Amino acid sequence: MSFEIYSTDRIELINSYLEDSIIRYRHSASQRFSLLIDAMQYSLEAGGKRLRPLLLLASAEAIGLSPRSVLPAAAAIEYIHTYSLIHDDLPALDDDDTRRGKPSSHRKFGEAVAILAGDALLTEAFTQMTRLSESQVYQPAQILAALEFLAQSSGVRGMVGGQLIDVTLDTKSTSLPEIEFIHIHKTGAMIVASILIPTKLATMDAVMVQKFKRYGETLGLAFQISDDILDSESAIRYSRGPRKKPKPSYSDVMSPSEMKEKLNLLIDTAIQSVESLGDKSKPLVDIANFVRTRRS
Ligand code: GRG
Repeated sequence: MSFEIYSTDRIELINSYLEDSIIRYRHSASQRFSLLIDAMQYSLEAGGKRLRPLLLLASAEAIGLSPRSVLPAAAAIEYIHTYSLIHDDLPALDDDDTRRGKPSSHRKFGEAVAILAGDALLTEAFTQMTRLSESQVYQPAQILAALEFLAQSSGVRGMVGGQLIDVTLDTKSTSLPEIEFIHIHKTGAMIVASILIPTKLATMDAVMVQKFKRYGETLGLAFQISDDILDSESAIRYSRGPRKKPKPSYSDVMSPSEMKEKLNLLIDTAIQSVESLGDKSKPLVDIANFVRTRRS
């Protein structure tokens, strides 16, 4: 199956699950909460690439799990990603008026509702994780391990911790290890989580889990370098928020050709980590190649 057919099909599955999840809230919550659900839906359906849920499905399929059975975890990852973007755009952080070419959540709904929409998405991500039990495929202990890993990757030891270092960094001390530390936590941890959550739901050989981890870690850094390459080409690196300084970027410490060389090396390593799986790893290989060449 070509990557285009694979990704179109799986993204349709993900989108339809996400749309249904919103319909469920509309049916089960009081009408008085509609504004909150509107704001959650606005950002969830604003046209993201769905990279993380797609990676989660591809990882699940590479280890023999059905894509439908892991959709609640894929939705949880996208909920957390979406909350992080809503909060990152707020005046207290990046103060961005737009996201994906549309008004950012706080520009559309006001700051208070945007903060609450982010809070609700984060909290409801864990409700989504509990829905992994609905397929009756996974044991409670496996679901708990997946849930704990998601919390760990998005919290103090992962994305939020990375964001703290990002917003408090003194630009004078920017160095490659410091930039990588930020990116491993802020961006990389959620990409590693997308790859490793399925391994928590399966009985897997430890050596194979290490290979998946390596794929996630190298792809996470590669994704950030590709983001920094795109940003440096479009020259929109300044945060308007209180930080009032450029965001830490690989372009602070590397030339464009060094960044491209590092991107290729990381993608090659990611691909090598999973190629022993043969055909089953094709979607993971294709996603890595997409990150290598992406333009948005
Ligand atoms: C506010 C707690 C908190 C965390 C924010 C991830 C993050 C931490 C902020 C996002 C800032 C940013 C632009 C980081 C660069 C890499 C990145 C995560 C880009 C956005 O991800 P994509 O390209 O987004 O997958 P789409 O729009 O496709 O969903």
